Amino acid sequence: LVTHRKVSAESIEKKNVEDMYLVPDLDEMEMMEEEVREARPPLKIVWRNVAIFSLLHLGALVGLHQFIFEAKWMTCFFALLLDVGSKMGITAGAHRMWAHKAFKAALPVRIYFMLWGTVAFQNDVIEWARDHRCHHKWTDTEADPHNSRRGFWYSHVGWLCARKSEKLKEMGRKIDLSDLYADPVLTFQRKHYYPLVLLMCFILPTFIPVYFWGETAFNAFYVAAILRYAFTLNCTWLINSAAHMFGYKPYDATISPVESAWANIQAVGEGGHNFHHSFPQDYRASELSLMTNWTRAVIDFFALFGLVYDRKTASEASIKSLSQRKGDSSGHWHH
Ligand code: ST9
Ligand code: ZN
Ligand code: ZN
Repeated sequence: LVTHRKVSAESIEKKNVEDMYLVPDLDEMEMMEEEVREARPPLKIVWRNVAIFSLLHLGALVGLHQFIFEAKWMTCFFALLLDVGSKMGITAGAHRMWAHKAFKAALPVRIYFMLWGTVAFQNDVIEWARDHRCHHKWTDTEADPHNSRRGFWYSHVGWLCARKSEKLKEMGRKIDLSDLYADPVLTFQRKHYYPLVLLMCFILPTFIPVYFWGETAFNAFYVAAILRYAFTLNCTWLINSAAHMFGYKPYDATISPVESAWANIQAVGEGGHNFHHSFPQDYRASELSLMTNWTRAVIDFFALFGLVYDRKTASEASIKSLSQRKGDSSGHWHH
């Protein structure tokens, strides 16, 4: 199902980005593939993480039961709100703005995305962006933290349950993070990450339903904290697993990321992953409809008030040219 055709040197020219360290490095990718052609280095499993993620998902089953049968509708609605809001913190903030520098934002908006991103508890933005920059620069190699050649489960959650390889750390040290360390919002988040996570991901989601609409603490915790968190995580992880495996490749058929309409819905606008890997600095991250690109809608909304600016887009001509040269002719996504 997964076709990893060799990436040709020519595809580098398509990258419409100004920060070279965000551009896939095809020579290094080829070199690393040579190294592991015989056998991939074995994984060192971190059982503590396996146990934590297992418990989280067992807790999510309890939460699912309470969501369906016991919790107040306000609590269920609140959990969905937290799901969408925290996804946006990741997609607009950690992903498009910080990892890719696809647009700039004023301080209040950066604080807003940082806090929502903390609700999602997916590591602090600096760590998230470092891994993500590695993912784009050395996609599907040993220096990609969630290398999809290691299979669905590895790229979905397995990579969070194993030690990172020496290769990844060695290559990752080359990634420039100075822009992120220069943002006080991010150094603040990193410094106080665990207390912030405790508050934003677990305590407030439990406290608010109890205090404001008399939900039981049990329901609030299992539905708005545990179930919601596990659900949001899996939606995010699907972009690393499923969206690197099953779908169309209208822009560049030589890479693993795909376009996926359902992923676009569950990942609030990040389903155009073939587009995104082809034009990583385009703030829209996809050409799929604005109806489902909620992240873009939020970014554009802030831009109306001048709170977001310098939104970068790939040119129509380069998009067309790339899909004609490299696309799989599933042109129905492409206008
Ligand atoms: C979570 C993250 O879920 C989810 C991210 C998803 C990403 C998706 C991206 C693709 C989608 C794009 C679109 C967005 C879609 C959004 C959709 C929304 C619906 N380079 O980590 P350590 C070095 S997190 C260079 O301990 P171990 C570095 O020196 C869930 N160096 O390594 C580091 O020290 P420091 C909650 C690197 O011991 C040192 O290594 N979080 C790099 O091998 C030690 O780092 C968890 O569950 C690098 N890339 O452990 C935590 N990386 O940091 C899970 C590391 O001080 N993680 N170094 O600089 C862990 O427990 C551990 O990291 C580990 C590895 C066990 C996985
Ligand atoms: Zn990807
Ligand atoms: Zn990206």
